[in-house]
Amino acid sequence: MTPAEPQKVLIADDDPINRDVLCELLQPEYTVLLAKNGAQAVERATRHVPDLILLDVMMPDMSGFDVLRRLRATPQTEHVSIIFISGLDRPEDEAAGLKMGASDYIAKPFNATVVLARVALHLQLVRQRRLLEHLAHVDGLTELANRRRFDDVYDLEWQRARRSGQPLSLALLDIDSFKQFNDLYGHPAGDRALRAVARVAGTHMRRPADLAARYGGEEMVLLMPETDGEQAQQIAQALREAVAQLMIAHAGSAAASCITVSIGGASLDPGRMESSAALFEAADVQLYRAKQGGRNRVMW
Ligand code: GH3
Ligand code: MG
Ligand code: MG
Ligand code: MG
Repeated sequence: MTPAEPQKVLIADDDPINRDVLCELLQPEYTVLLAKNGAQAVERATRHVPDLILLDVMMPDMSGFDVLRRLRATPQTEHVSIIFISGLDRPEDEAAGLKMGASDYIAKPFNATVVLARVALHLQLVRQRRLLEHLAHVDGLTELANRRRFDDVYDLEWQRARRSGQPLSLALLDIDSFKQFNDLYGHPAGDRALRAVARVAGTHMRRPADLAARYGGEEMVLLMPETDGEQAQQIAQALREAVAQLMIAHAGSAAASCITVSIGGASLDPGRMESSAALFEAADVQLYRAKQGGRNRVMW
């Protein structure tokens, strides 16, 4: 999250004078993108995913209403905030625009100060919505995805794997002798170690669909779609080694003289695995075996 970055506003209007006026109004504060017709508006919005679109309604090729419908049907722009800005100034037009899901409706001719104030208001709302989404999905200590986020993504990836027949791998990671670490070095040092391990877990999830999440306490879960057991084990081994390479001293560990992790994994066998819970349990069994086997190891 970088809340200080300037927000992006797309201005879509077929009238060059309107575009110029709005652009000059917004440019000092925001990153402004321009579109001179509906098709361009859809293209720029999908490519740049602006924070807000000021959208003219009457344009020769495609109306603003149609642009909104197209954007709502596209995953990247499904939730983008839109303000209509239109010469259609009857209350019915305004009501229709708002009912379609626009955040606001401004009639032309517009007052520059009011447009600026409304744009600022809606961009503030966008920021607040992003912050709430972030807080709902991200673990505060480690900045990894939280369990709620994992549950949602796991559900979707499970279904996707079942449909496609592609492999899906899941691994549970647990820090070894972590209670001892806290006892020896204190809770703040424990938090720092946990964050360091989380960072390593995060950097080993290289594909866009891979996910590392904090599942609870000092346990993390790694979800690797379209990754078979062999590939996933290699990643898990590399991760395990990278954690040991952090060389965080741990005099009370049952496994080594530094912080280490045990990892248990399982991969979806589309024919046999009956539920996402069964895959999870299979990974948990392997984690137990890794602990029993002496810790600081990967079991699949
Ligand atoms: P094992 O090798 O069997 O996993 O031993 P362990 O001590 O790691 O296992 P156990 O589950 O008994 O203890 C986990 C400990 O992790 C308990 C708790 O003190 C610590 N822990 C859990 N969450 C946090 C956290 O957010 N910060 C810190 N510092 N410690 C945590
Ligand atoms: Mg127009
Ligand atoms: Mg544990
Ligand atoms: Mg542990």
